[in-house]
Amino acid sequence: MFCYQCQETAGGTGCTRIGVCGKKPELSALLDMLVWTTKGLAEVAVRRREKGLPVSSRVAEMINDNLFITITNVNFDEEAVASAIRATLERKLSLSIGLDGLSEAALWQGPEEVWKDKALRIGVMSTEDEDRRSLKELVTYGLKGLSAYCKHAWALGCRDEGIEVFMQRALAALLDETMPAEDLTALAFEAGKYGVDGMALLDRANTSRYGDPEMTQVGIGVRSNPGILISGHDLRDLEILLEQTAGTGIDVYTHGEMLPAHSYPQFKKYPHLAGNYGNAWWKQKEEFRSFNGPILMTTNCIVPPDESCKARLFTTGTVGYPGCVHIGQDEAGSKDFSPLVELAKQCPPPQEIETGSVTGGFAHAQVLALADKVLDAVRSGAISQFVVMAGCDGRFGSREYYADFARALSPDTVILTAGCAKYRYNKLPLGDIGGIPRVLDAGQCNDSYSLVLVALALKDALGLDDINDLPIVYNIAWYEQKAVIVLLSLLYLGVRNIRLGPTLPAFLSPNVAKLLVEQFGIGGIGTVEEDIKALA
Ligand code: FSO
Ligand code: SF4
Repeated sequence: MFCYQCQETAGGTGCTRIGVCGKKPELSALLDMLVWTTKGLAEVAVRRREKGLPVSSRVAEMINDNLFITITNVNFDEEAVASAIRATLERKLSLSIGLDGLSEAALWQGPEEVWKDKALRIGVMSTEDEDRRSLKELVTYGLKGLSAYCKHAWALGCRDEGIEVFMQRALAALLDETMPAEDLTALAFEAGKYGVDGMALLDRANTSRYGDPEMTQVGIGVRSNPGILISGHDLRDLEILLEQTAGTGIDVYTHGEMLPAHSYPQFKKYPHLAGNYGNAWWKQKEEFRSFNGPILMTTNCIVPPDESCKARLFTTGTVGYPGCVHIGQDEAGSKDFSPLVELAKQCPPPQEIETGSVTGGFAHAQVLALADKVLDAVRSGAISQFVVMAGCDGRFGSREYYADFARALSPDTVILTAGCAKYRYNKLPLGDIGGIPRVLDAGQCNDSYSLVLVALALKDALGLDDINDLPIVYNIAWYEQKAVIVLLSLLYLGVRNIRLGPTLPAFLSPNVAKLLVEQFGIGGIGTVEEDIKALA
């Protein structure tokens, strides 16, 4: 196996024996096959469109789901991945009738026994030139991240055909081994444009159904009822779960990236949405143990569970784990979470691990509602600087840097955050500036879009020409592929001088890294003291 798509890749270079995430070589081979056959299906879709033949939305959904399945910590179930490969092979076979000149990936139809062998020849390392390989993977990972945002928006009935067509065109282009590095670079930045569109689409989907997030204190303690814990990013799953648990005596708690749900007005109407339990994804093993009740994983990040927790762990959507019950979706898009409800009734209530609250809800509408206050504070010098610390959290001890960095920032600075990176500092007593909290949490990683809208509004209000002239600096933490599309989106929007840590991606070849440094000012992190000084 070879995989270097996430920040925790072995030795900072690539997982070759087993994934640090727990991915085994057999699963890795299947995931490689799924990416390759999906590129083949994308090529078939592109060629059909060129010929004026129809491409159904079901094809776009299959391509999108397949990419999502291959994101870090989404699906560990070999049978689920094999079934996605089978369906993709069938689909491209039926759709390719009458098309000629297709590539091997579009035409290939081998039996299951040869998949793992084939995977050895079509994986990441099959592109020999390291710069082209690096750029190809940069685009592939960006598209994976984008697929996640599309999936959540689609679940709420919001679609953007432009994104789907681009995704297919880009995937098909990645099969072209003669594509020069310059064109691959251009494709990466074009992916950034569609990343912005994807985040905007999801923002519209979430806010049109659940209202604009507003400043909200979210309890982090527990109540005395049994509970169901819901993790991941899919707000529609949360809504269905809340509807199905209403009046049952079961409380629902959010975990990880589901925390921002509490700030949407529509979710406040559920009295049994009891609070947020725990922290970022990587602490889930111990936190799921003490939660005592059933847990629903709607997206990444899933960590291979203890045997004792497996019977309480349920997956849905693109997520899968062998031995855990998967809740599917019916034709109408609904799901039956009654197995979780029945199990919860037999479970003791969660054990309290924290008390107090955290504050969230600072997506664009809430920050812009406070615009006068914020601008006054900037003009008077009460706020000297905003520091964007969005992104992901992770297991490595080196990420304590972000807590130390938050603590060491001058008290006249405000942290703008989104994503699970916030768990490193959202419980620190950082105080406020004239009533404006020093940590403004916009929401999930996709809500980084809100941070951009806030930056653009500040630029206009302060009469500046360039977003980079604002008193905003970027010190972003990454882990998996959604962070890649967020990064490409920020670059597309013209944001420069982003610090990216705790380490730069292993998939950036020295030349591609050099390009990012020279053209966009991207840099790694140093010590807290050095970086505070450099960013001041
Ligand atoms: Fe975190 Fe996981 Fe949201 Fe990611 S929970 S790491 S970037 O899936 O998506 O921030
Ligand atoms: Fe390794 Fe990350 Fe790939 Fe898992 S997703 S195999 S940890 S590089």
